[in-house]
Amino acid sequence: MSRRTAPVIAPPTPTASRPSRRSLWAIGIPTLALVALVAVVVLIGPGSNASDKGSKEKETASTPPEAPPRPRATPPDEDNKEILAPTPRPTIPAPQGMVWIPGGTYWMGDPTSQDKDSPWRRVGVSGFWMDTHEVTNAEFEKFVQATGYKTVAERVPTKEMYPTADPANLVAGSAVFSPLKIDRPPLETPPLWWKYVKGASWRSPEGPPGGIKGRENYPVVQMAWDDAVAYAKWAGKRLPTEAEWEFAARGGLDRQPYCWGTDPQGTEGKYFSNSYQGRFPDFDTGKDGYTGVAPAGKFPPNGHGLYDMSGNVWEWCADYYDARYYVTGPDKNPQGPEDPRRIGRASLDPDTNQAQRVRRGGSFLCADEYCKRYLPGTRDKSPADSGANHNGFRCVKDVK
Ligand SMILES: [Ca+2]
Repeated sequence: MSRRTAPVIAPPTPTASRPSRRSLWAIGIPTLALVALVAVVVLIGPGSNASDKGSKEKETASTPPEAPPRPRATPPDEDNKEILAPTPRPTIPAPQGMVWIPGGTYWMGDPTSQDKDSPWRRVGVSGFWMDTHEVTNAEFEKFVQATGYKTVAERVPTKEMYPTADPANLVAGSAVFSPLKIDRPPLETPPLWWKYVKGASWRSPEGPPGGIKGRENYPVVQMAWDDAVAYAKWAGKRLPTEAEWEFAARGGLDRQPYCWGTDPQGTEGKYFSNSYQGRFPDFDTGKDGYTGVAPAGKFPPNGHGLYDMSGNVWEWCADYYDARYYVTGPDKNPQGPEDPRRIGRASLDPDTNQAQRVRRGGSFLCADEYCKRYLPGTRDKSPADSGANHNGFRCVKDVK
């Protein structure tokens, strides 16, 4: 493997949902606004300073990944073959704060997704327990108090990890949604609404001096993938696979666009999740009741009794991201692709040369005119070391 040392220019990925911690941080805090105005984002280096083996590996140069598969039409009902039957609910009481997701076989995907990376596929998943809510600040604080864990955003990056970075920029912090107060930027440009903020972390999601006092029941944010995994292990749980997550998010509905069925947000004045209304990125009307993160569980649950599977904060999944995985992956309990670096590729994402993890569910920043990734069949991805003030998670637990 060859170690990448030269900075690269990030591709123009038109999304509200992918602030790369390290790419923003590379820009430099004092000069961010100036640099952003010329729409240049510089990536300084790979992934994570965290614990998973794969993320410790340096990226390798590789040929560009293939384009995502083309979407196909809605599959006919005669293709409804059963891959796995639902798992009977265990007779034991549900773990605290969790509900039983029976699994079974379902149509996974959304051929209308803006990324064209989720054609219909027939998938079977086994049953599991799942948190009814996104992990909250109060819950994460218990983990930190018990273990002394320091999140990725709280760690000071080192020159060894990011050899091309300006030492002045090697400060602990994370990405914060901060739209510039200028005329509305073109939505097709690289995101101009993320700022790397010194000191931003789960303790202070928008950066100092703000904190989380009074927000104990809000989802914890500024979570990198490694932080979510560390919490899950401590709790005796794990992150859901992408297939498990989507099965759960659909709440028993078959091939419906939303977790709640077919009605778009705002139908007859009703809002079903915390997303973004108004003019993205600089004017959120908050018609759904919230202009930022909402406390956990403020919108109706889906058919499985799960809250906020759509919108509010992104939820990390266990899988690496592969744009073609819906074509190449197995149909029974898919676990996601292997670490792309182990097969000599920097990434399986055609948009970037950095390995990505899957995240699902969208956030309070999902606006229909720009990002509809709060729909259950759509996908998104982010580098494992990237937190942001809309990145959270929930856990699942296997049957013993
Ligand atoms: Ca909202």
